[in-house]
Amino acid sequence: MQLDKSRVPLFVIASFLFGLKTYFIYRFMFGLTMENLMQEFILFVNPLASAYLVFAISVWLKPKNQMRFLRWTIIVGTTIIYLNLIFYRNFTDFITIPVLFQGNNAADLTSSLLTLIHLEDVLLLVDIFIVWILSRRTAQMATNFNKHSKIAATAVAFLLLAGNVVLAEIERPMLFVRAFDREYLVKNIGIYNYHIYDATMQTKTKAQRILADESEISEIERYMKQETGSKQSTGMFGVAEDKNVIFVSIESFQNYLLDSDINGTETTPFLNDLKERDDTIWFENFYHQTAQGKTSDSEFIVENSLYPLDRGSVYFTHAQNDYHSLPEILNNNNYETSVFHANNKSFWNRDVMYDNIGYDEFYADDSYEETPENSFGWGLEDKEFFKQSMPYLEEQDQPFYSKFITLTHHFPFELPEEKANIDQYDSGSQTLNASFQTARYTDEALEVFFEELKKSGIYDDSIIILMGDHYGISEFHNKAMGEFMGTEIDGYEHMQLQRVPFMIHIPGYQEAEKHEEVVGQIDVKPTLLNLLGIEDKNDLTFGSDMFSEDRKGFIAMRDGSFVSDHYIYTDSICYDRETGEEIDPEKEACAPIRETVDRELQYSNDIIYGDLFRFYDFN
Ligand code: GP9
Ligand code: MN
Repeated sequence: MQLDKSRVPLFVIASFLFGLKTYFIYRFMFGLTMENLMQEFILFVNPLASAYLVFAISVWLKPKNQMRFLRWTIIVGTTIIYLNLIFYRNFTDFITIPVLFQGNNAADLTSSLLTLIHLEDVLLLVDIFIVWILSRRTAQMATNFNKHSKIAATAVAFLLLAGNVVLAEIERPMLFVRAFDREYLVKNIGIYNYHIYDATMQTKTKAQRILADESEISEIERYMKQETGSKQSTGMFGVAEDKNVIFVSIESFQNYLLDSDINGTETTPFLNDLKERDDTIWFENFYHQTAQGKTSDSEFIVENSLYPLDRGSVYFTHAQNDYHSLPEILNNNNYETSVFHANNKSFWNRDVMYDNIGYDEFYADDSYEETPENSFGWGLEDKEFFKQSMPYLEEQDQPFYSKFITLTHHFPFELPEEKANIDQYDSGSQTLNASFQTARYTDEALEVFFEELKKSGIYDDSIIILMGDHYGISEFHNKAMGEFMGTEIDGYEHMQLQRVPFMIHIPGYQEAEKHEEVVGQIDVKPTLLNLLGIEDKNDLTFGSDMFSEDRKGFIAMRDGSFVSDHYIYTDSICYDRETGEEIDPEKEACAPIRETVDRELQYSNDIIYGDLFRFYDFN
């Protein structure tokens, strides 16, 4: 076959079209924010370079196969980026390998798929269409290089890639070491190289357990004993001794809901009232610290006072590790422990993890009666969930620890119209608009639960802890959220939005106050053990008792952001916590804490990836 040399080969056209498309997706569909011109430049060059790198492989093939290769590569490439886009619209995050294997969590996406697919997405097909048509003209579009030219074409590809990596490293030093933030990675090396990086990480972490040794845990133990502050408070020790503990994890509840109203109707009348009472200790600056594992991360942090992983859900990836978890400690102190959650028991791999960390019972969806009237969205509605849980709760031997996980206020916040007792909000985000109705519903459900507990007599012998598990409204809705809050959502406001309700309700107690300390999910385990008067001297945790004067002084997020008494640090910007103003980078005000945060997150990873607790004697 005679090839026409005068034309531009299709692999070059395909690289250009596909690269350009990728740039547009990054810039306008993911809406990746740019901090400076250099980032903008990298973001533009990277897709072209990466596309060229892959499409240039075709020069090594026979003309006919070249065309086939280009056709299918462009489809595979588009599929990868599109799946990431859908995932991003829901989670403001990129897919990692561990997340892919959290198979049943695809349910989360499928239930809301329609809201995640947008009309303009059809534009993603344009370059595919062009390449498919042109590829039919093999003679004009294929290349027929000699060996030297082939090597040259490939060498150019690698040079481009190397140039990209160097630029990225200049723009963000230690990019690959401090890889907490996937968004930086994608911005700097592109989504395809990011996936290659992620796959390499996966292999590395698998090897870590095999290579881990005992000495690592001694170093971490020393750090914890010196740095993580007091696990013990004096005043509150044993305040709830021998009481039952009812722990309610409230799905997707953020603090912006508290004291809010829609057209004059309160969103959370029950919680608003509860938090002000003399028998409820309310921490108004309590932060969730979850990452990709969402609810399961929140459970993991509370149970272990360790950080979740930077990739995937620990519940999935490390359910077989040795832990020294809350249920185990409580079991040893004569408590019966259980979990109530009306969803499939294997969701988030809960059945396996719960068994490993020592829960006595798990009441999952097969313990509940679902009908078309009482279930919608994610399943059984919260009011029914609490009502139907009561007989099981009454069966528990006292004292018991029972965790309840609600479900109704979950993205995409569906609720049958007749069950809504508040209007929707009115903004460009249907997600935010609807969320007030499910939040109000869950607030009512909590009131129902308190009534039921009183009726059964359990109430007086129990303490009830209420905690929001993680954010419900992702950054994707920042514009609408900004309208609602009456302020633009910058990094500072974004961090403040990560506050979730945390209340300790102690029936009969009369000295409860509102607390302003900066605390988080990592602190729950030591705080709770103290309230119950349980000493666990050898425990290894990253949290401190919330009531202690001698706390660690910061709450770290999984991506390296943090909130301390004076500062809020995120996206490389240091803010004054009181005023929200940016602090001059020259002052390096956040630097010392940032180092400790990085070190602590690394230690936590080491513990989990190396399964280090297997080397430690907790007794
Ligand atoms: C699923 C429920 C919701 O059982 O806990 O999980 P989430 O999507 O919030 O992690
Ligand atoms: Mn959740």
